[in-house]
Amino acid sequence: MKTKRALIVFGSVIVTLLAGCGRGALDLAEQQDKPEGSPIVVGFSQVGAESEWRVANSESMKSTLSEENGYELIFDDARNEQENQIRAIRTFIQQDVDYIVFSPRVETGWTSILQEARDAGIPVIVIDRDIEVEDRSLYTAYIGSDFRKEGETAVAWLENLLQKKGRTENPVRIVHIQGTIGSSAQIGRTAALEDALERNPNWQIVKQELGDFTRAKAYEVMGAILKETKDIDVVYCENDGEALGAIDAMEEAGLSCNTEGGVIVISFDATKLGLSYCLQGKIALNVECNPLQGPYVAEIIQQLERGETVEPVKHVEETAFDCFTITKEMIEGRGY
Ligand code: GYE
Repeated sequence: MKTKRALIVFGSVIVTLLAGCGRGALDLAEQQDKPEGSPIVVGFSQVGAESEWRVANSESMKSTLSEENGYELIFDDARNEQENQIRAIRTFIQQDVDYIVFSPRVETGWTSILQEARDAGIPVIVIDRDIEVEDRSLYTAYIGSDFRKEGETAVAWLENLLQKKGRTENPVRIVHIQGTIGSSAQIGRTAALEDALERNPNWQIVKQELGDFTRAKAYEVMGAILKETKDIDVVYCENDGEALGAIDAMEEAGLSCNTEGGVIVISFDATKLGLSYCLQGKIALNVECNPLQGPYVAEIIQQLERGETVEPVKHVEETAFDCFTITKEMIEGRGY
């Protein structure tokens, strides 16, 4: 609360000096009423619960920003609607929380609500997916993944595999199942595939469909694709849920998923469930996307509380797992 208190005190002085009205003095009195040692109030707008990744992300926030750790977390699930997120953030502002954290559904459309948060002197931390605003100072920090890099890891691995198999000339027929359109995770992972398509003229997109980051949607779209064609070499899914849904549909249609003549499935997230498919060889490559962001958020809040400057962008550490090198032990040791 120190940051906000400092901001409000500073704001109060300005307002009192310039306008001569009582609002500044009132703010100061209100702030002084807050007893020392009272919890840090954080409003968190979570985009939804569409995937295992998301559930782990929510869990990480809840367990880190807990009462025992000195926080009061107001958690709001936006059910995958940006409007709900904007409404939740506005409510947090009205509740005068100390910090606002949100995981944006898509990158655009946040300027006005962030302006409102700034006017109220509430620092905003964006997690998971990033946002696109002209004025970068509208939010204090971003913690999340480098989605473009994740995509590049995936396509470089695929290029390497296909090269080893001598598949540099014959067409490589790819189905692309995308995540929520306009989200950073989709934008980065899609961009990397598009770049790879440009430099590999034999790669062809058979179909590009929306999977919304859910198993159910990917199952549905993959099922429809398979009615048109089964001549597929690769399925590039933008998360584990989609990969699992696509695999369900392919197996039902009699296709097998593996790197030995079957369909090569690429996925992102590397949840325990996704990795168990990797261990069975059904997912060929699973690029890690780390949802355990609660501790990073807490660290930023603590730095702000101490009045320190924070890193504006923090990308979490990530790796990748393939079906050739993954072991049971690697899966067991994971937190999600
Ligand atoms: O990959 C997917 C989720 O934004 C990184 O959203 C996140 C993505 C994640 O639903 O599983």
